Amino acid sequence: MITRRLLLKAGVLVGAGLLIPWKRSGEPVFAVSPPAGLLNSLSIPKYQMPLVIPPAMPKTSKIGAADYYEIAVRQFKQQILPAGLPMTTVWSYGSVSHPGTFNYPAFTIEADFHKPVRIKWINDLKDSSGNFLPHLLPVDPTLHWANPPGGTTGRDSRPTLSTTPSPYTGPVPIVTHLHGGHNAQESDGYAEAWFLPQAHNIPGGFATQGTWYEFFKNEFQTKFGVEWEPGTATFQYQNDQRPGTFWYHDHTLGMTRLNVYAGPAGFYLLRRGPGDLPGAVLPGPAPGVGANPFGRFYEIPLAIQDRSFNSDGSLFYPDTRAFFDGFGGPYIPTSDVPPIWNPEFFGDTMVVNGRTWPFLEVERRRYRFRFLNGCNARFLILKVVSNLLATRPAPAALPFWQIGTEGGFLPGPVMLDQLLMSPSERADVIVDFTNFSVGTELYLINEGPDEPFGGGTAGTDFPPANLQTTGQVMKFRVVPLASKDTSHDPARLTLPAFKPLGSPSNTRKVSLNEKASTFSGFDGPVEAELGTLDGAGNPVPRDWDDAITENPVLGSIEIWEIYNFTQDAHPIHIHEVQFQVVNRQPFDGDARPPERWETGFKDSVIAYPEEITRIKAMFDLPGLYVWHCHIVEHEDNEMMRPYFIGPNPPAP
Ligand SMILES: [Cu+2]
Repeated sequence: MITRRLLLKAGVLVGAGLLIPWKRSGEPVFAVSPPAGLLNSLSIPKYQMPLVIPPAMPKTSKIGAADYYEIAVRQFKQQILPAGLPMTTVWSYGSVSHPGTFNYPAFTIEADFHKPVRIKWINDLKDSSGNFLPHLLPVDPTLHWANPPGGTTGRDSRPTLSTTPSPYTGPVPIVTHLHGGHNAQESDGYAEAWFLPQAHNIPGGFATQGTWYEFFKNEFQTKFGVEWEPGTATFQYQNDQRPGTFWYHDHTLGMTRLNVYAGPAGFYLLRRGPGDLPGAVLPGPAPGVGANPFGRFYEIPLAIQDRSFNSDGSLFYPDTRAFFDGFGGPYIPTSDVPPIWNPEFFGDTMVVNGRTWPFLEVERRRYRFRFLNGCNARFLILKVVSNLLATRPAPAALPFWQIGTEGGFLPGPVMLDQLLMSPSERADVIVDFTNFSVGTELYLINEGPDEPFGGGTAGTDFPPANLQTTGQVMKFRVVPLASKDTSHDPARLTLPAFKPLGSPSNTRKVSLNEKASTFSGFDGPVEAELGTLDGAGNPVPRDWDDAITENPVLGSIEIWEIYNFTQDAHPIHIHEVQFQVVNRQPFDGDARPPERWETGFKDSVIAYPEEITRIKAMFDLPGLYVWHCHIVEHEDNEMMRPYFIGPNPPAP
């Protein structure tokens, strides 16, 4: 049987002159017909610039027991490509009381166990005259999206259009989600709780806030006595959860892929409490407030993202569906194919902490790296090698000792040759450079595919990423030890006690689905959908606006059986909870236990094609949340569903 995924690949390989978003291994990603203006990623010199280690975000003040921040999203230029190449206009977060803190990726929020963090999030996407700034990237206004031009009756909808529109160029909605946070509903960054900047020139009739903004604004005021000002939303994070590696990023309905690709994202590290280790056990410190971003730090967060650039330094993101599979229309009203949205996007450069292919001088000692796959759609398979161009799969030069995942420490350290990371997953890892001589050069490489991931091994089941570009990530250069390494041997490390969840009171079946075009003669995907199953075990795909079907009892523990009816793996993220992976079972086979590195608490899990992925979670905060695929192109086009914890879910 030729699956649709194979058909898609076949489609892009046979059409002469098609724009090909991915290619066979060993060839440049855009070999056939690169879009006009695209910077050839092969021409970008690698390992030219030192890694930026984002310092801690400075607090604005203290409010009672809470650390208080005022953090805006702004537009600015940054040197992402090596010096000598143009700067790139990006968006990111920074502290409004510390203008030097605006950086992509954002500075790290350092949080303490049981000490609340309150943040006023400000949409400052305005120019110096106070007028709104349009999006840097092509917004497809035909999706079910925030849709500010729809006004209060048409916002958060899929607009009815009679002709194919151009990209939306109006004011940009944002709403920030703390990914991994045990957030109360009003502070979770619900996709329909977005808000526009308070700009002078918002067109008449536009909705300035999402459908749920006012409801959560009132709830926050009731709880904390603070009123949200226009163009802002204040959220409070209680930090009443195990310490872990979280991150904050935009979550606006139907625009997350573009808002996050433009830059706004940062780490949020929760520390201390019984779920953490004493300070001296693990390599550290991490940079504090005001730290030199090129200083000597032994705990370093690494946000890995794929991006593409135009020759003028600007970010490239496709502005037509034709980029994905050559389908150049007809679009509206003749077909059901969105004219601008791409089902996935794979950039042709690798960016770590906001710089393409950086290098890091590492001493002969241990380091703690907190990896984040911050890509839109790309699954990463990371490995440290000494021979950069070795045939993939390449031999690992050193092991990763993984000690944690999204929700904190694993029950025990796990030694791994490679890290498989889907978009949004985190890996807390110790790497030991002690036994390498000064001057040794090592490379972090990526063996994941330049195309959707379906499981398997590089070189056998899929071509590994391009050896010259996306197959390389960053370089380590070994330098002398500057001070004694007092951190503990990861092989003998005792991690904090791990308390698994209790017995479930309910099991529910949910589904992952792809929707094919109904346009005659075209078989490409037009959206991805979550859903349920019927009594016969067949998928029942559901859209964002359908009535809530996932409605756990407050305080209950549930098993979710995630049936993946598509041909690709999807990273499934559930808000509010940190869950355990129970097992995975092929539709026609036996269950297997979670991977060794999946035995802790997680908020995102890879659901493989034609398998049931079982997770167990405790739903202990009431209210309205979402679960979704973290391939953000999918999330933006229906692969997200609201869910509700507790009695009386809202009707659509
Ligand atoms: Cu997906």
